[in-house]
Amino acid sequence: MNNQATVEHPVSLNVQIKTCPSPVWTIDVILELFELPFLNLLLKAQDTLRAHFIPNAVQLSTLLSIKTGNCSENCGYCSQSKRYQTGIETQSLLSTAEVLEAAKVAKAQGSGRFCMGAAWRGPRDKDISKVIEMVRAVKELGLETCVTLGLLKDGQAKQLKDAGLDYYNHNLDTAAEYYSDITTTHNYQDRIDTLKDVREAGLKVCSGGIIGMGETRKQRAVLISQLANLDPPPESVPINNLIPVPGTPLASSKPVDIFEFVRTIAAARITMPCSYVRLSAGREQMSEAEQALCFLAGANSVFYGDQLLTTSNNNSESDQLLFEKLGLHGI
Ligand code: SAM
Ligand code: DTB
Ligand code: SF4
Repeated sequence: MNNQATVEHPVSLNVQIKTCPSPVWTIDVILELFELPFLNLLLKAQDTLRAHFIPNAVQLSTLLSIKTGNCSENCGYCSQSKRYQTGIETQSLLSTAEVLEAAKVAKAQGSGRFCMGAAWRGPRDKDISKVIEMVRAVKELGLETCVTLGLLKDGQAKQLKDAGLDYYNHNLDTAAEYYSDITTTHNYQDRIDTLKDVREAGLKVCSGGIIGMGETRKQRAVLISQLANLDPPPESVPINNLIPVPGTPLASSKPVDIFEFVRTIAAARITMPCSYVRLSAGREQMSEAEQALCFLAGANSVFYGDQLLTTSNNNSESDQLLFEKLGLHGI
């Protein structure tokens, strides 16, 4: 995987064009990245991207909430916790037919990956059987598959792998030291343990975090170091900008300065050179120029399609227009 490879197709992102280094990333070194002059940081990040990926190609992932709301957990940012009055419409597990319908639309719109999210602390065994059926059906369409179901119990990751699942999304979300300010119904180690199970089952890992939950810059650097020092680092790294949902404890969080958000994307790109860095939730609230800065800082993936889980996303027409203006192409 780490060998020099030749590029055969100009839009393929799945070809590494340079050996992937994996040094240990200390918090101090990551903080030094954050402290670089903005333009130096962006240049370094874009150089890193171009050493490992085909420029201007953006991986497109479409999300579907397969089970919405009524979650037992108390994650302070989340509209789906049953502890907060957020006014969302709850929905029990969708049928495979409903999921397949949405996946067909995603494929027709040009998405390469279909990500199914469930508002669970973790799935029960009978839930896993139903999700497996969905994964099989979506995979048959020729899409990559990803699920995010919460904490996994022994053997569940392996069952998903055997069904043909490609990616498991499970975010560390913030620095370990700040996690208990955000959630108290499970802990950081629980999340690390699930990531370990996922990796050991041979699944690709999708793990990132949320920026703008009141964390310090140092805590952002700690999150990036935690992700970059996973061995190997996650193949996919979603960087979410907090969507402050009314009714949640974080509803009135102060938005993070856009340049600080872009710096975080750049730090993720530089420290995880061979990973897809996804400009994730919160993109709809950004101007076109702000999104372009994120791409310059090395983001090479987005959520594509009008809906995230319970909140809206940029519509695909406006994304296509933006991609045209910037000379980007979706894969
Ligand atoms: N229940 C599972 C879990 O917690 O892992 C999967 C679903 S959960 C909604 C998936 C991820 O969405 C969270 O880890 C968080 O990073 C992101 N997320 C949820 N609400 C968000 C919000 N309001 N703003 C930004 N990101 C959010
Ligand atoms: C991720 O990092 N972001 C996505 C996905 N993984 C599951 C979810 C974003 C959710 C935004 C809030 C909502 O729509 O409820
Ligand atoms: Fe539940 Fe996941 Fe939301 Fe936490 S982030 S409340 S576990 S759906």
